[in-house]
This record gives sequence, structure tokens and C-alpha cells, in this order.
Amino acid sequence: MGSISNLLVAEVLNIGLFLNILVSVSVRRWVLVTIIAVASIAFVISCVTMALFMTSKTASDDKLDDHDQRLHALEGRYAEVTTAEPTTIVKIKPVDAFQISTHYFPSYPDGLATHAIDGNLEPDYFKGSCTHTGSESEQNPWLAVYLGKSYHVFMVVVTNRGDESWGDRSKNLRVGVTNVKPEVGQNLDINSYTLCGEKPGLMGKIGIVRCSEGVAGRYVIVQFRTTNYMNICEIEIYGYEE
Ligand SMILES: [Ca+2]
Repeated sequence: MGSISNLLVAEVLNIGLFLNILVSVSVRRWVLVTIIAVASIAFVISCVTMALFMTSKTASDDKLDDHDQRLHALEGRYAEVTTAEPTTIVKIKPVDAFQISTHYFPSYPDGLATHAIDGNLEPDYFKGSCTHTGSESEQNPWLAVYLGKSYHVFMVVVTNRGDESWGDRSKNLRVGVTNVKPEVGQNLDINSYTLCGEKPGLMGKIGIVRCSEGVAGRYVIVQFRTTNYMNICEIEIYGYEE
């Protein structure tokens, strides 16, 4: 009996040990599974958060970079631009240009008004990308750029003729906007359009004029308050659609 009792006791102890081990393993497994699950969820949340952060940062950085680069380019090319402006401002592609009169030369490039909007900043007249009015006796010569539709004009940059000293003809720059088409041959009244600004004296290599907020129209007028030939090698216009 004693041996049977001992066997039963031993068996009970073995079963208890087995159950204890089983429970212990089970508990450890659940703990392990729980830890892995929590860690996985935390990892996924971290990845999603990081991805959202990176996406936001990249988009923001791209916008800032683009904005800063454009401003930097404007500041480098157009020194008077110092303040940030809405990103909607674009360089307007003009449709046409015409002027008070045009000089046609037998052996030089003609002084077509469209040379002011051909996208070429070349300041040497003889390279064929500048304008030339027809008479040095014309008072307040002008050139009009047709934008095709009405734009809010933000800034106008006029590139002067640069060969020899012919750029000295360009003085007392006036830039304005209007919806009334000037006629070729017309002596344009300097007060017949909405003035954006002036640059008194010699224009120098470039003339930069900013328009007030809200100034809009289909035509940009560039005029010199002087009596002389008018030579312009490029007119760049920045703004946004009305
Ligand atoms: Ca040009």
C-alpha cells in the first residue's frame, strides 16, 4: 500500500508539475504574443506618423524652395524685389506688341515691337532682338504689350539697349496698364493709362516698375518721357489672371 500511495502521490505531483509547466508556457506565450502585438502596433503607428511627417515636410519644403528660388531669381535678376508675394504670380506670356512707329533698316535688323516680347534679353541691337521706333522727333515714344486677356500686373522689367551708348536714349521711364488699345502713330497722352510707376532719369541696363495691388488690364504701356528714338530689347511682365 505504501508503494501504491507513493506512486499515486508521485503521479499527482507529476500531473501538477505538468499543468504548472503547461500554464507557465501558456502564460509566457500570451505575454510574448501581447508584447509582439503591442510592439508591432507601435512600430506601424511610428511608421505611419513618420511617413505623414515626411510627406508634410517634403511638400512644405518644396513649396518654400520653389517660392524662395523664384524670389531669389527675381532678387538676383531684379534687385528691387524684396518682399514675398503670392505664389500665384507668374511671368505672363504676351500675345503681341506694337509701338508708335517702327524703324526698318536696309541693312540692319528691323526694329519690330515684337522684339520686346521674343523672350530674348540680348541687349545688342544688331543681334536682332530689340525694338527701334521710326523717328527721333517723336515725343514720348511708347510701346504697348497686348496680354490677350486682363491680368493684374505686379511687376514690369524693361531691358534697355546695351550696345555702345545707345541705351542713353531711354530716360524717364513710365509703365502703366490700360484696357484701351493705343493706335500705332498715336501720340499717347502720358495720363491716358493707369500708371504703375516711373523711373526718372536714365533707365540704365534695366528698368523695374511695380504696380499697385489691383491694377489690371489687357495692355501694358511702356513709355519714355523724352523726344528721341525708343529702343527696348525685352519687356518682362509678372502678374496673375484677373
Ligand atoms: Ca528681345
